[in-house]
Amino acid sequence: MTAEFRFKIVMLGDGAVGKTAMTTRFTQNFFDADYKRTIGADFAVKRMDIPDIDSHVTLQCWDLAGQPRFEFVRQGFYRGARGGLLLYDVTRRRTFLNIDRWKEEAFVNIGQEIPIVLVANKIDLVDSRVVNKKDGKAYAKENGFIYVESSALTGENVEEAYVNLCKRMIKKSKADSSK
Ligand code: G3D
Ligand code: MG
Repeated sequence: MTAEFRFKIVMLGDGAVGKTAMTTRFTQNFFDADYKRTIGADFAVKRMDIPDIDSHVTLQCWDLAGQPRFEFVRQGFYRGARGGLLLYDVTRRRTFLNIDRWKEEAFVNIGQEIPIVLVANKIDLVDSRVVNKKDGKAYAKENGFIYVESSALTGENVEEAYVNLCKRMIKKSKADSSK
């Protein structure tokens, strides 16, 4: 029988790394604009099939709209999240150096066991790339994250990032429920 899962996930990373572009591409504009205005976060839902593990997943993707200063917005943003995509922009080293901060914030608000996919975004900008694959992969490995290189512009590996996260969350969910 096909297993059904529902997960809330959060999009993490500095401004302009491509969180909104990636969410929009993945969910094809399934944004709830009214909700966004209420809480200062974008919110989109996507249902997906993962045939190789016979699962259906309903993903609720949360994306901070701008950089809300208010603590209550951030708390609501993180509450109930089961996984995260942590993005950086391969053309701006600062966004790669800052992933440590986002990781810490996720650990504090969700817990250290949170499945995370590290996403090196904007790989279409080949000529202005400054963070190479080796460094991204090494960081991911050190922290137990999955590593994916993507372009929200061309769509390359966008689906892969979410599918990989889903698989990791399903695995964790099964492990947790058998404890
Ligand atoms: P954010 O939500 O993380 O703040 P956005 O980032 O999704 O708003 O993206 C910031 C800018 O980067 C946008 O450009 C967007 O089009 C661009 N962008 C996002 N992902 C990619 C990508 O993979 N490749 C390229 N080349 N550009 C990308 P604008 O000009 O609209 O501000
Ligand atoms: Mg955004």
